[in-house]
Amino acid sequence: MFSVLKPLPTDPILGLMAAYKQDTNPNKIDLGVGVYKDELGNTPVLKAVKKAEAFRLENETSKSYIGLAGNLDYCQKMESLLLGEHKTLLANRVRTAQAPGGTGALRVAAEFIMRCNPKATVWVTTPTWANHISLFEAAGLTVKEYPYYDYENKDLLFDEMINTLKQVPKGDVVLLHACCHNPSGMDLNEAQWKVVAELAKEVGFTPLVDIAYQGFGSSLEEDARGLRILADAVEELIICSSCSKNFGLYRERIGACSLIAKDSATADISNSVLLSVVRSIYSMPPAHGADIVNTILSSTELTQMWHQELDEMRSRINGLRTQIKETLATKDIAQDFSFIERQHGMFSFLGINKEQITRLQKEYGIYIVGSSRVNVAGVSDANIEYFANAVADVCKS
Ligand code: PLP
Ligand code: TYF
Repeated sequence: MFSVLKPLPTDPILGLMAAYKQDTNPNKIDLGVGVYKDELGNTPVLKAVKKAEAFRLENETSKSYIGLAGNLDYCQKMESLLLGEHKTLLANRVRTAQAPGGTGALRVAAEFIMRCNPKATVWVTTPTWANHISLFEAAGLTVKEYPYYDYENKDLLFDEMINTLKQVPKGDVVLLHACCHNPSGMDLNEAQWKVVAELAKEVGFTPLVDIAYQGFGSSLEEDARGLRILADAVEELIICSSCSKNFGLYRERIGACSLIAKDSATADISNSVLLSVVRSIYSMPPAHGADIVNTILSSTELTQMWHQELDEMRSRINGLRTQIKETLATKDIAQDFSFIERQHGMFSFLGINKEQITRLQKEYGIYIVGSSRVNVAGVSDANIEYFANAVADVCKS
């Protein structure tokens, strides 16, 4: 049976991670995979997480199954983190299932959409996280793209985006990145979110918000603003969240899929379908990550500690954006890199070509994604000059 199979390429971003590990260049820099790094290039376990894990080790009383929705306290805490004290929560319109990472949440959402409308098209930004496309297609859905990033002006193609979304058939799904757009770093502002929210209501598409970087852009609250603006306006919304980045829990695989329905009764019915989807894929989610997040969010002390650590990560990223812009400006390069400072989260496109990207890797050991996406968190005081000189060198014609 297996002999019919043809080999498939690995995920290019994860492949880059492996290539970096094998590179013996002592100056090598990993600006590939979207993992936060500190000044020393490490991705340490957060102190709040360590404390919560110690607590769990002492206090866990059973390894028996948890339910299909996972840890219900965790689910409720996630709803508050995402929506604050939103009217949809007060009206009991929200249901959440814990999921194995943001990716697991997206796959659950995809299967849920299939149960609602197998003919639905999922509309994604051009460009988007490559996994979005393969994940929805793997679930049997059609994926189409809408204009988003303006490569030329390093801005949003907002008018083009709206013009396309106006033509989306009722019953389709439009995926929006809540903040820290992956891969461009270009986010909608408040006024633009309001336009999209009104359009969703008018046109009748269902927004699906992917929020994988809450707290990495401006603040926990600000980064959820667009999501809440949508929730103010529409009857139905799907939210796929991830605790990989903001809690640094990448390998624990913890996220959530939340549904907002038009009323509480519809929310119950939707939830029964959501849980049926979960059962058909992995039955129940793993317990560890949810317990850590719930323990942190249940304790004032640990929440404070987490906020501080999250603030530190965000400040470092934003500081680096300014530093990268300023350091590149001191080099003899024709291109203007000031856009890096205006973008949010870990990613920006440098806007250099394939040949220049290959030279960065081969000649300097600087690993960036083939689209020219860089993870700014991989830059540090120790390597910023080396990085800027390398970019200047490959940009020389
Ligand atoms: N959505 C976006 C936009 C992402 O960048 C990522 C990547 O990390 C995810 C979802 C999935 O995150 P997780 O590692 O929690 O599956
Ligand atoms: O875009 C990134 O780098 C992150 C991490 O298959 C990631 O979202 C990349 C690829 C992948 C899973 C996670």
